[in-house]
Amino acid sequence: MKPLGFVRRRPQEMLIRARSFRDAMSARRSVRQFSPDPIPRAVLEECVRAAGQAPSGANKQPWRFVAVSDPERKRRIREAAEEEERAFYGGRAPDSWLQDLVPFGTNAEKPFLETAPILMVVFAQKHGPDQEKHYYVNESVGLAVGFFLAACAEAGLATLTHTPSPMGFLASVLGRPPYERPYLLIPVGYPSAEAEVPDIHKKPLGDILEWYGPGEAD
Ligand code: IYR
Repeated sequence: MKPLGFVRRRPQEMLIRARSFRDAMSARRSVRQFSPDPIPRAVLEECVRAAGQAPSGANKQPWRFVAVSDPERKRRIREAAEEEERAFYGGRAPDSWLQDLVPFGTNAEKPFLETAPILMVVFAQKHGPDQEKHYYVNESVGLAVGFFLAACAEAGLATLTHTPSPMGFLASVLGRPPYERPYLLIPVGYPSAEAEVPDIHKKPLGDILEWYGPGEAD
């Protein structure tokens, strides 16, 4: 063990920082139209480092971030993803699900899988390469992805959390080991000049926070 080294801030400063982070997260939007412009590799690496700081079960860090910039691999990913999506939109998804997607204007076409300069494919490791036990894998990888999305937004990079389903083809296209399961595909880049987003709204605090017991005074 070693000393924590925690910085305790004044409530006023805490509030300013909390609001500033909230503002940054409010400005973040899932982007589906990307510019082909390349992104600085050093920035992306810092964002993955940030992801790697997430807490995980027994600190096993059961994630792997695979950055795909190779046009041929991106093309194969798009091809396989669109095949799955055509089945999804063409009947596999129940009508109620397709109705829920109408406001987002999504369909089986996924040009962003080739346009975005980077496809960050996140894998969850069921166990380590030497059968080392991993714990709370889904929770841990979800936390790392959250850190990654926040870091990208803060750095000025656009992202999309994309889940072609099923995603098994990602493991084969990228030749990943059997203990890794595709978790999420995240195109990363800049929005195209024409990028549009649906006019959606987030639930107000009263709908997402319940308080049991007295709040602390400031
Ligand atoms: N994977 C499909 C469908 C889709 C599902 C949900 I839930 C979304 O929030 C968005 C899309 C697609 O990417 O089109």
